[in-house]
Amino acid sequence: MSLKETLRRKIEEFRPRTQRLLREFGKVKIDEVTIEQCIGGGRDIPSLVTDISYLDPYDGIRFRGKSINETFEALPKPPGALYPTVEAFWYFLLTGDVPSDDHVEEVLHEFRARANVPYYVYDIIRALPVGTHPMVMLSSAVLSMQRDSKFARFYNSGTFNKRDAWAYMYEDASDLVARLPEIAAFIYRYRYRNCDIITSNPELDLGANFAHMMGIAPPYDDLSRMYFIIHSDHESGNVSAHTTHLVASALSDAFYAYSAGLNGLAGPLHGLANQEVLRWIMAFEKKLGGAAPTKENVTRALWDTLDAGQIIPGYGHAVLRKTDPRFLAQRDFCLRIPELKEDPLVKLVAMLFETAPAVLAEHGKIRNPWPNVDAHSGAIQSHYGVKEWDFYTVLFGVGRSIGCMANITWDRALGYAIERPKSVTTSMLEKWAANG
Ligand code: AMX
Repeated sequence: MSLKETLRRKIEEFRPRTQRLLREFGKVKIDEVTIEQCIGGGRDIPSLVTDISYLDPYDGIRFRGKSINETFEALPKPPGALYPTVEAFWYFLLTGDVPSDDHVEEVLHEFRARANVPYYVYDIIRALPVGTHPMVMLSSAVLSMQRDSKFARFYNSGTFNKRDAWAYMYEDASDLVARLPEIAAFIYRYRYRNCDIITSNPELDLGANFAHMMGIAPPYDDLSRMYFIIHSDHESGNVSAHTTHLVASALSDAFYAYSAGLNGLAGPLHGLANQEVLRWIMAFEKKLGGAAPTKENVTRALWDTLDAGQIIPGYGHAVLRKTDPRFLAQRDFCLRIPELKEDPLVKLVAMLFETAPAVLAEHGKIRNPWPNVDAHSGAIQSHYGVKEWDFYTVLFGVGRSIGCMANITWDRALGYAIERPKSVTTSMLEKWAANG
């Protein structure tokens, strides 16, 4: 059975659960909202539903119930590889089932057929002014593909109905995930390698093909698989996933929705933090002027940053209350590869991991002084020659598409409503405050 047919069966089986909850238990109270939550970015208000992943403050992310390590363990891997293919992960995120080798082969074929990037996408990237941030290039490229959206065509066909909408969303979602690696590699080679574009090799899986198009030798293929999987999803309340879900809830198609999600990912408090981490590290190394980093001078640099009223990028999290398992997965990757383990930047990341949590805890403001996913990625990319840090969020964007696209496919399958939380005024909050 094809992935789409398996998904159709799963959706038919699942729908009654959501319908029953709405019909029989719609008025059951699950939480209360405080003034602090209202002003403080809706922190911890349970008002979104997703079955793709769940973020526990202490255990970290679980994809379809599996931790990162369990996911790596369970899914099929290409011969000789340490990490599963993105294709296997896509099947798993969409269906909740661990795919067989045959299932993975089928997704590989499907992605090959979908990976053709329309010519106009490259025209649009080339038309952007010199100095345009790579995230603008990525977001514009994604938005431009709206022209060929199958969901939008279905909507305009006069036969649109909510029951079948997911199937067209699935089509666009799969097209988008399959095309993004080529678009991202194009942006990289166009912007930083004198337009020396490497054409795709359709024989390779998504991660290996991305490494090939970037022009970087193994183990960058395995790094890409691991990187895209760990960045895919972090339940649906984070800015990129939530924006994608919100925009799609208006029945905007996957291209409109993900372009918007990418614009949120480009914020320094969210996905741009990975570039900011490397910028911080480079500035620190420059300040050292060739001297070796020590715990003492790292501690001083951290305090200098905090005393200047700035944040330490890559540390803290809105939900997590311990070291991000995605940080640890990247650390594991480094420990498995001897030359990477000895890389000076990787060692500096390790020293920051030893030093920064205590400094941040003493500083006393942050709720979670531990590193997040962005604290590690730049040092690894830099080791493999991707030193242009303003490209790092593009990599995040390729990975994040996997979760966002799986989510909006299920959003349409379960008929989630257009999102519309209620606003209140400051005077109303003051009135509630006065009434205790
Ligand atoms: N360095 C210094 N101060 C920090 C800090 C950090 N890394 N993280 C939080 N703080 C400060 C906040 O600015 C806030 O100060 P304020 O009361 O003066 O405004 C205070 O600590 C409380 O913040 P919080 O409740 O702990 O965090 P939050 O939920 O509001 O925000 C996050 C979470 C991630 C935005 C924040 O920790 C941060 O800015 N971290 C650095 C940027 C970063 O790494 N972002 C990537 C997150 C992962 C991702 O989305 N990719």
